[in-house]
Amino acid sequence: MDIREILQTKYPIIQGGMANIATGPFAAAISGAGGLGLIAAGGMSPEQLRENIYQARERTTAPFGVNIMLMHPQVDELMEIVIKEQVPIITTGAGNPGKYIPSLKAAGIRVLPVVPSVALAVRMERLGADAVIAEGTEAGGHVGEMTTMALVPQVADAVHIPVVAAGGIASGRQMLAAYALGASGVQVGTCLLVAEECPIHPNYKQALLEAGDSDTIVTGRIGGTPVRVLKNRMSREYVKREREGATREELEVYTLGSLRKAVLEGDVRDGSLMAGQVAGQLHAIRPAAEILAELYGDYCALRATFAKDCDNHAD
Ligand code: TUI
Repeated sequence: MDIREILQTKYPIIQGGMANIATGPFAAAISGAGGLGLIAAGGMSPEQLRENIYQARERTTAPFGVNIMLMHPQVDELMEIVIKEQVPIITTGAGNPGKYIPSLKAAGIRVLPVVPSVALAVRMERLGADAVIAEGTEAGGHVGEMTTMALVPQVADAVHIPVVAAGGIASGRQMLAAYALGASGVQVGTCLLVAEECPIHPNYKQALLEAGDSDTIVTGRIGGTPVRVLKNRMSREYVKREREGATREELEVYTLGSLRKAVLEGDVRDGSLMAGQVAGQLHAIRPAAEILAELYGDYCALRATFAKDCDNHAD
């Protein structure tokens, strides 16, 4: 099944959640450019979420969704708002959204949970999810253990609903690889951080442009909340202290407010610069429409080349 039937978009591409970054205007820019834009409710109060939904509606007639980060302390209120506002599509992250699915479905909302494992994917299908987003540990932000390469085919074999691949995708080559693994769409976040419309501090964008393949690190693997960020003074120190056995309270000192520090203040030494392993592939700040058109265009061109190779083989 083509995921575009569920998303109602030009491209089979979903924008990743990106708490504290993906505002209403940003989601509207992505949807206007042909992808599925998402407002990230993580880091927003229920009132701010409502305001951002209105801002997105003012800027685009294209459909957009909301990403609900399930560790949010006011997650129940956020769910009430997306239902009341009749947001057409919800993605979830950082937890099991099972108890919310019946009321979301009853409201006619399409639900696409992010899953880090086959077990959660199967549970989500049973509860009525419309598709699952299988996200590998290459992704930025809160991550699971499995790689996209190993996770996507196993999820695709285990469920009958469409699978969207996420984590490690920023080019047509990677998008084609995701389809080869059994995906019917992709979710991208990191490559959109360098979109002109992305409202992060210029220092954060510059750090992304300068990053190489090995410049991300996962903080919190030992503590149970693994988060992939760019290497900097804060994240290196965090992991060092974590390995030395620091307590949760001692480690919190580093992360408290650190994402806002990066996004709003451009503190690239002590801020949390969430980013996936594809950061090394980013070389320019460009309009979102150009990033999406190139991603999808390269995917289509490559797919045609591979198909031609096989035609020749058949002769
Ligand atoms: O959610 C994300 N990425 C995020 S959320 C976020 S905000 C945050 N900031 C600091 C600490 C923690 C979060 C930044 N990035 N991606 C989707 C995702 N979901 N990745 C992994 C998972 C996941 C993990 C466990 C989904 C479900 C799950 O289920 C566990 C269970 O209860 O079965």
